[in-house]
Amino acid sequence: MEYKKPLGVDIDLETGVIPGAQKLVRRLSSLKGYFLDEKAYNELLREDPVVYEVYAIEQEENDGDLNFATTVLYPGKVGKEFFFTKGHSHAKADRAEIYYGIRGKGGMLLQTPEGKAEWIPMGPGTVVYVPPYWAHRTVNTGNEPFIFLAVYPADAGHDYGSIAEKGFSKIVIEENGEVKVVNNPRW
Ligand code: M6P
Ligand code: ZN
Repeated sequence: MEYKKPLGVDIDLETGVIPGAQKLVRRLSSLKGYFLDEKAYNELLREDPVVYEVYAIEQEENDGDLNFATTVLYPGKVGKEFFFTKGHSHAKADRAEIYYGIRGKGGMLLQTPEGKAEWIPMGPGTVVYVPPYWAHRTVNTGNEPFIFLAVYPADAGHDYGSIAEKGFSKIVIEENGEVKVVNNPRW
């Protein structure tokens, strides 16, 4: 039997960087069609800000193994809608996931395949259990980077399809200085 080598890494709790991880950068231009306010989207596109970065340590897609990643989701809005991650369900849809809040303020939108959505607020220390079959997206509702760790099965995979097409049945907006989770008018 060949055993893999164990690994210990220190996450930088200020920046979310995991030393030695694969870095993925998602700018606003990679989120075309995701936000409701197209005019606000096109205006902000001139700057094309970084919306989030992911630092991932991933294994081959073997059943039983685990991946982990931090996400640094920057503060910002497109119109009234707060910056968010694309959101996905798992290619192997019955795979679950755990998130752990490190820094900043935000939350997670989760949704069943039938479109029932739930909102879980998150801050430093919050653990979120994403059950099998629930699509998930994180949202930064604060004014500093929202940073969290995710741990997920190595064979889970990402399925962006249905969220890219339809989004979530709820959206997270700022109205009169308040964070509101409301029904998506386009749903
Ligand atoms: C978390 C994990 C990753 C995911 C990332 C960004 O770190 O769930 O698997 O890739 O968030 O989310 P998305 O892939 O939806 O853009
Ligand atoms: Zn996931």
